[in-house]
Amino acid sequence: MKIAIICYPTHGGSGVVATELGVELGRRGHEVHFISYSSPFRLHGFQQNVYYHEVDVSAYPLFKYPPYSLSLATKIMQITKDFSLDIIHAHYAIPHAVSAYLARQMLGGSTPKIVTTLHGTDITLVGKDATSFEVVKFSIEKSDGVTAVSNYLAQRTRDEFSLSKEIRTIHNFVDTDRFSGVVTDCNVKQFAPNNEKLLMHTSNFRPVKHLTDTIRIFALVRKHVPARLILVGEGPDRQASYDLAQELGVLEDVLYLGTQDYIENLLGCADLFLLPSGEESFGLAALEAMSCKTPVIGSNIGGLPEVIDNNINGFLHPLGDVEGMANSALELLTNDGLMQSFREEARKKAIEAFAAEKIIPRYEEFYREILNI
Ligand code: GMT
Repeated sequence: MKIAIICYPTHGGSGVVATELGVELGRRGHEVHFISYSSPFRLHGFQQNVYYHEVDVSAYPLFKYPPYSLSLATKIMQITKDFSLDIIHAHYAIPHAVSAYLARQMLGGSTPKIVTTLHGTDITLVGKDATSFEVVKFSIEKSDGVTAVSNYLAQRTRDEFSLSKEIRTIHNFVDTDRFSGVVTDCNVKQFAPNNEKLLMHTSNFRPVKHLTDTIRIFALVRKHVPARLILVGEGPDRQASYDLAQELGVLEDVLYLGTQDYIENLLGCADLFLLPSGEESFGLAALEAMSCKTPVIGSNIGGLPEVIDNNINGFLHPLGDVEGMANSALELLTNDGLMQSFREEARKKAIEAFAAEKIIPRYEEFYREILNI
């Protein structure tokens, strides 16, 4: 099949899933065309059957807000014509699914088919907002096929938008060979010179991630065991987390590493991963940690219970229960036998439920159904 993948190129779950999917599809012999405003950050080097087309946005002085959605639609239309695409796969409803629909309208037909994958905040935050509700609903209704990354998100979408349309759950996936927990480039000693326990969190530090809760959990843990916290990412809540770490007297043990392209090398170094988010449609970061044998402690919200089995391969606590999360962290960090069992169970869940080779065929199957082939 000839497939265009429209995604955000920046660090963020939807872009990661879109990129990893495109690369895997290319390996399986499909022709894949990424379309975005810059090259997706996880698209490293040459990949078999994978091409990239950059969207140019005009910066005409009259435009207070350059119309990216229109430039994207124009680019999709052009690539569709030049490469006879079968499928346009839009990741994240806004503006990708809308631009895909506009491109097809401009082409004047019913091909290529449009598949939209809903990732989370496109429904739970952005989509709910009055400024985008109707256009998100429209883009879902006009897509030939819609997938969501968890059962939770599929149901939430149907409820929020009063939709009866099928929304198929296709969970996030992970390359379990790459995310194996085998530490190569990362030197644990560099982060934990005195054998401190290593806790880790990675995200784009938006308010939805409750980064300050991560700091609070860490501060409670550190009262009882020597520990350090590795923070990977950048975003609006970085400063608030920094200030809080300083206020709680733990800043010297919080390591801000910025955004990292090869997170698999770091995850293998960590003892525990913290994800106390307020919203999480799936929690790809948690899955990648689990695949590296790093158990996750998170909030019992959204799609996280589909990923983490409480008290088996991680712990889930009510949103904001910082004390409960810290206690669970301590339980694991002070009991080697329990930790070992959680580590093995985490890896097992990643392999059995979410390995790339199990999930990618579900997308291929969905494309074929939509194309009727
Ligand atoms: O919130 C993020 O960190 C990024 C966001 C995105 O859309 O780029 O991630 C969402 O998509 C991921 C991939 O499908 C999911 O695993 C994340 O749970 C989801 N984030 C939220 O729902 C907050």
